[in-house]
Amino acid sequence: MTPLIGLVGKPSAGKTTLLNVLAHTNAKTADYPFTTIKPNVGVGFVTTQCVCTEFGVKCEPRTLTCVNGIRQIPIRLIDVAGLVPGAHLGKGMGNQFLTDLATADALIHVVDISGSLNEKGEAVEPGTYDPLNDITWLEDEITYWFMDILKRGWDRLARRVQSEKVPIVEMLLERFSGLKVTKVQIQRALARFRDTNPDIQLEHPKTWTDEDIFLLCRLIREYSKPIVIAANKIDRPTAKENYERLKKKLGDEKIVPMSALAESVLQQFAQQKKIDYSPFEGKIVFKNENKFDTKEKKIIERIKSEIIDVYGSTGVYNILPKAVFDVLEYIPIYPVADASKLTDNEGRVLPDVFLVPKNTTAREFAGYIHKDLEKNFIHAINARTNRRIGENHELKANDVIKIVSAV
Ligand SMILES: Nc1nc2c(ncn2[C@@H]2O[C@H](COP(=O)(O)OP(=O)(O)OP(=O)(O)O)[C@@H](O)[C@H]2O)c(=O)[nH]1
Ligand SMILES: [Mg+2]
Repeated sequence: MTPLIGLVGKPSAGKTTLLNVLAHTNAKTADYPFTTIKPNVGVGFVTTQCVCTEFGVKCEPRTLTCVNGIRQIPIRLIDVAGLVPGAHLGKGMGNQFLTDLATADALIHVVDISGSLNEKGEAVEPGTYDPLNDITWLEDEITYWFMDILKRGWDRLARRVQSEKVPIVEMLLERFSGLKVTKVQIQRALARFRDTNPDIQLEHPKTWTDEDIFLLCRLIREYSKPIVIAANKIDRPTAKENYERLKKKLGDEKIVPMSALAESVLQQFAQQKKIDYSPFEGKIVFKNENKFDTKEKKIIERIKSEIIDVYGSTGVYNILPKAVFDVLEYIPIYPVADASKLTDNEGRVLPDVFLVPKNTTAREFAGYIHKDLEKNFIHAINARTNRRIGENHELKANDVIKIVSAV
């Protein structure tokens, strides 16, 4: 139950640089398009106030750490090849590689907010390309990926709905089963599809135009793979104006300003013990002034005055919380095997935190731990109150839950 987040964007936008700083990986980055061909993966994290403080226990996380009650929760990341307009027609690397994102819960669209690359990721006069374009065509390309999947065997699918009376929801659910699309997401998409398109004959897909199918795919994509914009390369002179304009247009909740490169530089200096760097407080302390040449010192001073003092940090650590907590609206739940000791079967205290969608029921949560627990679910116990809870009870953020099952 570790969320998976995909990094997408045109070539050279900075996807791999972002992965490297978030997951401490060392994948190749370079200033020419299509540096990445095979996907790179890594594990980043979001933090939460751990319940260990409230319960007065010392937790023993199975993965990552909990320091002073601030607990890190792992997030899987996948960085793929760059997309270009017309990818669904085979341009660039095409869109087949998007299959690697099939099980992603959300996407981060890494944009060159400085407008220094055209839509193919080739360098242009800084500030001359409008990054807003990228948002439109890239989202369309992702939609085309959904559409390609839906249109495979379309006649047969449409016939099943019309002649065999297979409900449209079921047909779509089956078709998109590989893309981690839920029934609720399809129902929501269909409701909006009908609202925008009142004359559509839902039970007669053969009458739908390609435009209708595209719209439906766009809606399913919006619900099942929500996108957050990483406004990268904020360090460049032409970036700020674009960022302010896009923020106004898209809303603050959808876009995060950042410089993956600045973060990467600071991490390197910290590793060389030249600076003490506290990324969350945006604090840089020079450790040994003699170790620096003037050029290095200038770089750090620029990062400090032009990025950290303006935006509070390099921004990279704001993107995963935005995706996980604001957009996906996931809540942390702690599974335990012993509700009074708060341990697993091996006596580890609060070993795991799961991030699950809000409104997850006790039984659904059991399924996230193990499918057998869901199947043989009897009841759950809320460790905070020691009360039994039934299968349909919706869990709340920070619940500590024991599942009681028949096996
Ligand atoms: N100025 C600046 N340059 C950056 C930033 N992030 C990445 N870059 C540079 O942009 C270039 C491309 O970065 P990559 O991380 O390889 O980009 P990518 O999106 O993975 O590119 P492909 O793998 O080709 O699709 C490299 O030269 C990076 O150093 C940033 O925040 N600011
Ligand atoms: Mg790359």
